[in-house]
Amino acid sequence: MSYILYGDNDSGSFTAEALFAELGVPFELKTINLEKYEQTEDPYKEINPFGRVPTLVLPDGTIVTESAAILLTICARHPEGKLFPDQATSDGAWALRWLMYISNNIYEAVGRVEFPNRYTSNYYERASVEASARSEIRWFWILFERELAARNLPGPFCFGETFTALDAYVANISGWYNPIEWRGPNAPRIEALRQAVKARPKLSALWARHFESA
Ligand SMILES: N[C@@H](CCC(=O)N[C@@H](CS)C(=O)NCC(=O)O)C(=O)O
Repeated sequence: MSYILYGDNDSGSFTAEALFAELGVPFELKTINLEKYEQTEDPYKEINPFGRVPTLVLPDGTIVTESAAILLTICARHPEGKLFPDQATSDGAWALRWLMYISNNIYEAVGRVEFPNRYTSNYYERASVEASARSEIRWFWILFERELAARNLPGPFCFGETFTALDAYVANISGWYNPIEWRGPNAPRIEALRQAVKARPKLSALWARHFESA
């Protein structure tokens, strides 16, 4: 049995798919159609009771949810790919910090944009819940952009010319609710990172399927 990944296009499953593509590790992709709310249906909720994608099932049947945990699991199980810096090093601590920052804050806020009804029982407050989440997402990215600028590495990736799983994660999530018109002037390093991830030979077709197909 190989890995099974539950996901959908234009979702957080891009990162895991990208890591498997970079590593050349086979996996079975099972689509959970978010537009049809398949994530809320019983067969899938037996696997992930939280009702979100992505979910990774390891070859021994162990279930891993939460995109940051999935990313770290794949990297740890395939150390030959060197896709995440050794967590005992300063680079590893930095990567872990910003991985969790994006997961805990930005991905969380994306959920508030998409499902404001989960955060208020008052119909008339939904628009303000969504608006504040959108503005938080941008502010959170600006803080990350500032961090990249302060490190002043040559780029295009977080660790200069070395691609890591964190780059796939940043590229995955930074496109949501931040059109290029905003990213270009406000987050140029993040935008350059996105373009470099998109241009990677093993990722360009995957990128097109996730983010450029209707
Ligand atoms: N904390 C989760 C969040 C996952 C998440 O919100 N995924 C979205 C797709 S990108 C989803 O499943 N949305 C459907 C829903 O919330 O019902 C993670 O990091 O994996």
